[in-house]
Amino acid sequence: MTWWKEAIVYQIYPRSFKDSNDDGIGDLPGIISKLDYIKSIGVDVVWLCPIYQSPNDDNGYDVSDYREIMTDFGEMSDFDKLLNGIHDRGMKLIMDIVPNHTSDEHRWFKASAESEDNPYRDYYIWRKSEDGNLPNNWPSFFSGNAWEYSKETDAYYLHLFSKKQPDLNWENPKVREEIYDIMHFWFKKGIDGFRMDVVSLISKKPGLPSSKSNVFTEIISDYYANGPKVHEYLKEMNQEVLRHYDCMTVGEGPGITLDNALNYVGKDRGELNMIFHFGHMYIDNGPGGKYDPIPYDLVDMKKVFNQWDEKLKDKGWGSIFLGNHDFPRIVSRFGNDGMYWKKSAKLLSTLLLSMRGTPYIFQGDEIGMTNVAFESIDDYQDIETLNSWKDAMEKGSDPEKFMELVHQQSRDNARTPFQWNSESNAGFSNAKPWLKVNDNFELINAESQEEDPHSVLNFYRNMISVRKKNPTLVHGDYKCYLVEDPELFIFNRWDEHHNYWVLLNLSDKHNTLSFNLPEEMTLLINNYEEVNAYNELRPWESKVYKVN
Ligand code: TEU
Ligand code: CA
Repeated sequence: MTWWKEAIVYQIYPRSFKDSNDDGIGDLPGIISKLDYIKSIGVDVVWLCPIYQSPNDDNGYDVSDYREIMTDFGEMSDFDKLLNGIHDRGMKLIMDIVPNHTSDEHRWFKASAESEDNPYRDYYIWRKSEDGNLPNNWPSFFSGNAWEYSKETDAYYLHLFSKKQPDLNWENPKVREEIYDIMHFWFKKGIDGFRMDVVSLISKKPGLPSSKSNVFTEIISDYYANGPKVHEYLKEMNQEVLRHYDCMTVGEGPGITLDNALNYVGKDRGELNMIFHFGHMYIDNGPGGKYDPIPYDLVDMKKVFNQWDEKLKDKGWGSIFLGNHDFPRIVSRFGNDGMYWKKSAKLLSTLLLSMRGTPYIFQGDEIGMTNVAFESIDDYQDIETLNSWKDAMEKGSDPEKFMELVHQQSRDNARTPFQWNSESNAGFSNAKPWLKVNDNFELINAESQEEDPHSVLNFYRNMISVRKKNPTLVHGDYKCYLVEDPELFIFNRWDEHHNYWVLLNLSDKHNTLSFNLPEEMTLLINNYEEVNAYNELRPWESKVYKVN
């Protein structure tokens, strides 16, 4: 079944969504208390970021027990209630599985580190040092190198992320069986699918040779991702697990490009339904990565969307997202979160919900939450941010300048507590939240937007209903016009029965469309209240027309 094509997904970062017991940490009962709100947005599927037992070095992406609920988040009975609550409301739940690595506190890793001859040794990737050198020159995603020394056996283990996230050895069939068993465990509880964390990295370059490049994105694609066995493993996972359930799967895919995407999501491949690629997410990264940013260019962005649509049409299916828990807030990154905050948040909602592919809305984007700028590095919690800071300071970077980069790029931008109302801590918790609330919560919060028919929140609801009532916006063909225009994003969606035009002005300027559209068109949704001529586009204006 392909219900996941029509679905709209809402991503929850549980730590930051809603705290129910006043310890300052979001939790499962908190999510349960907001299910009516989630349903009211009009979404179909909830994607929960990891909720398994974890020491939280990377907020749950370091799992120490895949069959237990994180103590901070509640108990298994809370999970069962949550799942029922989601199903009772006609929605579905997908979980976030972390198959590439575990926590170093997982019992497999503890055993693995103990001795060379224990049965868990080969669950992870161990190498001896030669001449006191590291096994190779691979860098970690979170600064520093990707090897950690372990004195028990005088050897190094590989960790592409933090040193508390050792990489599993997928070459070992026992490891694969363990992961498949865990997936069965959750499917038997009744969940509806998985988002698979960095699943493109489960097969590394054979022999783990040192990299010849210094550019991190090149290292990912040449050494870490798309290894020779990744498709064998995914096909096996499909045979052993996925094909037994009516489920949805989306693989997170660093290193997945236009050239290899169909190997993962091609209709006849028997692997995954969808992947997340990062074509548009790394668009403002310079050669030194995210802390070496270059100005983002709408023309490049449109080309990414166009090429991916072209690649996947008829052969696969895309996922449409503009942000998540790892990236800055979409209205701060692709919109104008100052003078045109409301207009640009609505425009981005229109973009997200009128493309071909399954749209993913990240919590808080539906109320236009923005980036945050904490004064002190001590207010940041994210391991990626903190390690990058440490690294930059050791290399002698100017703290003030680097702080500006942190403000722009930190993953914590997306992780500040959800802004529910204008009361203390934005209604997220009665205790001091684990991460500071954004100061703008009195201005931007769900409660005030609930009552306002012109709010960002109500615009998302309207735009979702436009998509639902006009399935051509889901399945229809797509063509972008004025590809080289640096401010306008104009596209046509059609099938044999219906025809739509989506007109977006991603700039602070007035623009006039330079070509004619059909005379008889009905305006379905507009982020300005006063109607104008179709070819006039005010700053950050977005309009969807249906040809009569
Ligand atoms: O992210 C993988 C990934 O590619 C990110 O590290 C991304 O490049 C980075 O965050 C950009 O700054 C996944 C999860 O989404 C992330 O939260 C985890 O930290 C990571 O895997 C490790 O599990
Ligand atoms: Ca709590």
